[in-house]
Amino acid sequence: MALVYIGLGSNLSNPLQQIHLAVAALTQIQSSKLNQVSSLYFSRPMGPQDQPDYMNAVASLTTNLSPLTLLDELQTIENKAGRLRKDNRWGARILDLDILLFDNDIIDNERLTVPHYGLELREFVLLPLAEISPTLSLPNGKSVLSLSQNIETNGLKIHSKLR
Ligand code: A4P
Ligand code: MG
Repeated sequence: MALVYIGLGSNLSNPLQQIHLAVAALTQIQSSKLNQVSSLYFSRPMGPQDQPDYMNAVASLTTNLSPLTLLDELQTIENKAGRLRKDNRWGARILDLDILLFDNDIIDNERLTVPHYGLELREFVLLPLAEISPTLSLPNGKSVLSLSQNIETNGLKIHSKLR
C-alpha cells in the first residue's frame, strides 16, 4: 500500500460543486481508500490574473495502484468533469487533480513528476497539506509544516470543511 497526497483545484463551472464531486469520485477509485480531506480553500490565481479565483484542497489516499494507473484514474475523473485540455499554461480549468506525493517515491518520467514540481512554491498546496498532515516531510527531508509557515499566504482563506 502506498500513501498518496492529491491536490484538487477548480476555478470554473461552480468550483465548490466541482471539488465536492471530485472528492466523491476519489472514494470510488479501485484498490484505494480515501483517508483525509483538508478544508476547502479560496485562493488567488497563480499565473494569468485574468481568470477567476480558485478553490483548492488536498486529500490523502492509500492505494495499491501503481503511480501511472492512479494518474489514469485521476485523468478519467478530470475528463468526466468536462475538463478540456488546452494549451493554456496555468489557465482556468474545471478540475485539476495532481499527484503531489506518492509515498517517499521520486518519479520522473514522461507522464509523471513526483513530488509535484510546484509543491514547495504553492500556498494553496502547502497549507491544506499541513492541515491534514502536520508531521509530514518531503522526500528531500523538508518539513511541510515549516514550508507552510514560511510561504506568503497570498490571501488564501478557508472556505469550509469538506467532510
Ligand atoms: N503530470 C506530470 N506530473 C504530474 C503529477 N504529479 N500529477 C503530467 C498530475 N499530472 C502530472 O497536466 C499535464 C500533464 O502533466 C498530465 O498529462 C500528466 O501526464 P494537466 O493537468 O493537463 O495540465 P495542468 O494541470 O494545466 O499543468 P500545468 O500547466 O503545469 O498547471 P499546474 O502547474 O497544475 O497549475 N492557481 C491557484 N490559486 N490554484 C490552482 O490550483 N492551478 C494552476 C495549474 C494554475 N494556477 C492556480 C492553480
Ligand atoms: Mg494537473
